[in-house]
Amino acid sequence: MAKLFLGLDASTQSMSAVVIDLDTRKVIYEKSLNFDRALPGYKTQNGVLRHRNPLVRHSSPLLWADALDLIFATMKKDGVALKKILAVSGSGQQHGSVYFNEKIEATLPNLDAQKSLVENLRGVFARKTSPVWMDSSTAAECAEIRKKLGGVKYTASRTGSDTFERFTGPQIRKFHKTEPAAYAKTAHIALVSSFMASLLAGKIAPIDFGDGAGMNLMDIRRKNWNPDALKATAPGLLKKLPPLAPAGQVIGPVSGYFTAKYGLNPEALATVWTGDNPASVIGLGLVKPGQVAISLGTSDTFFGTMEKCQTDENGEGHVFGSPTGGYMTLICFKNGSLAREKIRELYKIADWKKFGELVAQTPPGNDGGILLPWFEAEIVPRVNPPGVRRFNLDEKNAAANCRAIFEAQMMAMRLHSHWMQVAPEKVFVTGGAANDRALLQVLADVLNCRVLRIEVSKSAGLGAALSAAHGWLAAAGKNPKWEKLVAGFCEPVAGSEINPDKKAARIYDELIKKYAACEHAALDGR
Ligand code: XUL
Repeated sequence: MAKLFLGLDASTQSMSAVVIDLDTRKVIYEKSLNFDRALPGYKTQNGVLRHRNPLVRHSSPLLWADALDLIFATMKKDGVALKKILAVSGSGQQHGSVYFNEKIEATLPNLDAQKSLVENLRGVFARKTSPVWMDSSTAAECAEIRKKLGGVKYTASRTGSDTFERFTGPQIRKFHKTEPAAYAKTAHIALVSSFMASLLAGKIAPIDFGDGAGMNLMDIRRKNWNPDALKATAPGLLKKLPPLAPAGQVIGPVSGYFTAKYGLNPEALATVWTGDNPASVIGLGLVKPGQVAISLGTSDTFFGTMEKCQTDENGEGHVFGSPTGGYMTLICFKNGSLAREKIRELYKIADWKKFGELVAQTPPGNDGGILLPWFEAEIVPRVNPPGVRRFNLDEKNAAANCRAIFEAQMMAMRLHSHWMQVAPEKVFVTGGAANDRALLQVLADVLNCRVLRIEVSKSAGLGAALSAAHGWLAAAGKNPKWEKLVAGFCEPVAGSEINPDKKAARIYDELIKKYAACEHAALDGR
């Protein structure tokens, strides 16, 4: 019998499903439903509700429940062999939170397949909407919690990250401060991931060590709820939170709702979900310490795996639990491809091919020219207000500026990931700019390691499906090994490997000192 596993991803803008066959090591089904288009009744824009305050970004928990029904209905319609699925796991956009009153406990085990999930969930919410990761309205609460916990360094070393506006703890504190009566009526708080897992399992699901680390509430080393953080956040919080558990751990058989309505295998196991970033780390095959992936997207993201927990005392990067049992880091640089695009516009460069050609025409190290690429307010390092700065760099020289922006972005990655104390042995690169060999050569030279391109369209969904497989094998006493499990699902693109040029790497070893000094000078002058 084929060994099929289902991974779902409840992301900001869509719900996706990935089904894998473990024996043939193939993704046999992939589907995405865009919330705005598939469920227009919620009137979301890119998955979030409109709000007059631009700092407030909420979505509707009912939208996610509706999308779960819809993705199962779509799989059934598409003829997916749901009765052969052995286990289900999933991932959710990180940080978003869902608030229930005490009715949820009796509702979950009794979901009626004659009704929709939305109808089943009527009257169970203590808060109608859910703050999501794009919300940045909790600066005051971040400052309060950070102060009570003893500052940036201590907050980061305890919870894995400094307090951030989008993190769930500060969001819960704001809810408690602004709507104390509704907070008092809240019996259970879930993350997007644990909410979805609760529906599938028909009972309150645990929060995993990956998504739990995005709350400023979990002790990153002990992997339990941190009493100081709970106290600094809101009263009576511990009894409103579910237990913590590893991603993929079996919760129990799937709810009869899904078997009766969509023909899901009644013996399929519901497992603990994780966040979309920890799931992507698995989907990209990063299961060994020291493995790093860089996603060159709208913003540039640096993902790395670590065996031992190492936190960033400057509070710029995040440490989350990885589904493999170790740790992962996530560092997000806002000025990614949008900043590269700004340079392209500024110098009227026809396309990305031409951009790459201009980079290739210039020498590594750019003759000492440096650009600080802060077209937008930057997350890492924290820069606000924005502003681009040039040092020994001729503003009129288009080619030098093309090289300068990419060198700057790569040097910033090296500099601001140094705290991880992980020397990457190779780096996987995804995203638009990963198609250009001249850019990848810069990356290989700055980081002084091998670079390989990887293309995985739904890395979070795939990671979730693999996590389901891991949980199922572990429950069967099979002691699964992650490296074996991911093999074949996420292989680098053939022929994409680029090795560092030793001479260029030495140039960057020197230039990065100058880059760091330029950053310092610019940040001191704020
Ligand atoms: C991570 C974060 C985002 C969301 C997007 O900290 O805020 O990547 O997880 O889904």
